[in-house]
Amino acid sequence: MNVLLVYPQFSDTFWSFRYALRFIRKRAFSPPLGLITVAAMLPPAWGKRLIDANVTKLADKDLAWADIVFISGMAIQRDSAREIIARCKDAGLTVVAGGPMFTTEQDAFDDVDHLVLNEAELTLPPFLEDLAAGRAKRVYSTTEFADIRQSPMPLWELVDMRRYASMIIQFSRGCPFNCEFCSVTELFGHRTRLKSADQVISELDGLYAQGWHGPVFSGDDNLIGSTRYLKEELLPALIEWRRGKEGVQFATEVSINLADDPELIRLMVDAGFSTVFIGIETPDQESLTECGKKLNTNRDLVQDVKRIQHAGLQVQGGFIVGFDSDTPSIFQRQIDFIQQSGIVTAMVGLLQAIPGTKLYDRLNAEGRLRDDVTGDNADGTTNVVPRMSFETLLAGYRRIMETIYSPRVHYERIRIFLREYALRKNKTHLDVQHILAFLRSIYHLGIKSRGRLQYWRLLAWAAVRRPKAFPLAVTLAIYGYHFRKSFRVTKGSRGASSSGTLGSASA
Ligand code: B12
Ligand code: SF4
Repeated sequence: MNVLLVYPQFSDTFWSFRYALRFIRKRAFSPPLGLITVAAMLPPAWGKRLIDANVTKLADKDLAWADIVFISGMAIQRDSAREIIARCKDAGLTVVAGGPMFTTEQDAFDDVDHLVLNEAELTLPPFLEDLAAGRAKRVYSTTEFADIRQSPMPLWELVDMRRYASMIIQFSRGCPFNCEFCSVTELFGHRTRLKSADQVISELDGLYAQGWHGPVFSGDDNLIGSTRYLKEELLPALIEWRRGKEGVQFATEVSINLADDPELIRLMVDAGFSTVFIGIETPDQESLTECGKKLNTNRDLVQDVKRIQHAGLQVQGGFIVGFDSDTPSIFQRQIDFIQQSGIVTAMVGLLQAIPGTKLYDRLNAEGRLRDDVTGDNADGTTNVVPRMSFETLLAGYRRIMETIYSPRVHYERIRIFLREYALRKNKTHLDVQHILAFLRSIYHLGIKSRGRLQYWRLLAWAAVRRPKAFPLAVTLAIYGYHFRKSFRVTKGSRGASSSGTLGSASA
């Protein structure tokens, strides 16, 4: 049996990093961890090939080779997934689908032969057994959560690592909190499930042996759900493992209460964490209460972020506008907050209601849902009928994006961040690709861009005031270039459909 594992294409989004990746000649941020984990659960005798449509084309000869296709994906990959499924069906292949999009939207894919939903650790074995016995059902799902200490080591050998900017592993799944808009707890539960330290180390050894010595993103929902385990097991093990391998740096997602635990931050920095993504959402107390993000209320969020930066971690932040409690003053307040906090990479989105969340159920009951959710919460669309007029919301949203990523404001924010940030002595080895990326930045940002003068000012400032952080300043400036470009593309392609639905939104 030959199985083709296919990962559909992402559209041009904030998180695709498409325009930034071109500077380092990479095709995608990271490989599809779900599919290579599923691959490791398949019978060893099966032939296996991975096609990540973000880095390589799905060719007819791949389809001709395959007996069966396994497809994964997030909602943002919906269009590409539909095309791929249609091609596979035309080629007469059996299609098996799983992963977050199929789990939350199972009714939307009639032509898929088998939906193996939720976590494959639980649903794949019964499917494989039934398939072998010739009695495979259409849907396999569960309400249980898997013990991820039993998850197999991903099949790294299926991945062409040269195409990616980062590798990806996963230390944990689940989050103890209960934010109304978030689909994480529906998909992965409230209890933080953790891999054992030994298991993580073997996965890292596997990656390292495969030749990867660079950045590693850990796809956790909230890594700090269990601080005792982190402090006593995982982080000491990572510190030990990383000796002599300083090129490997980690990034992950955490909640803001990390700021309350200096010892935890210190251990994370010692273990090689360089960046954390935090859901800040909004500086408005009422909106935070409304969405159930209690842990962010009654704190000085700017100071929290600065404490984490000061201890040596870069903070990326998620922000949302369009809560029921938001008034038109929220747009300027978000801009001010983002600027003061020095969060250089700020993902700002309109509130969207994802099927399966508490928000979706509430708005559905209130008759305030329209259209389908695009799956990209930073594309200026929403399926929510907001309390303020949709025109006001969209105009305010665009003002935030155009302000915070304008070269002047963005480069100033890089300076604000670098003044606070305690740069660790990580061995970031600068290779030819990095030097070429710098030269490309000179061309695109220092010559062609309308913010060229500000770019030169940033470079001069970094060279004199923060020379060790110079490469980071260039990297962050390149990210800003991507965010400007992808926002412009998004505005062009989706802006029309947003305004097309303005009437119903305002109704
Ligand atoms: C890492 C990650 C990313 C990376 C992407 C890496 C990559 N190359 O795919 C980055 C940071 C780029 C990213 C971005 C986004 N992400 Co993201 N991301 C994650 C995260 C944290 C981990 C994914 C992962 O690797 N998990 C580990 C693997 C092992 O798990 P898995 O993929 O789910 O696979 C398991 C099962 O789903 C199943 N399975 C998966 N595929 C298949 C296929 C078959 C055939 C079978 C049988 C089973 C199966 O078995 C696997 C083993 O249990 C998840 C949350 C999570 N805990 O999973 C969110 C998540 C996938 N992201 C999500 C979203 C919404 C986004 C964004 C749109 C923005 C945002 N708000 O976060 C962007 C869009 C991306 C883009 N390019 O535009 C949602 C998707 C929801 C949905 N219904 O589609 C998730 C689930 C988080 C959430 N909010 O609930 N993300
Ligand atoms: S803290 Fe983050 S991951 Fe946890 S429920 Fe809230 S938004 Fe979701």
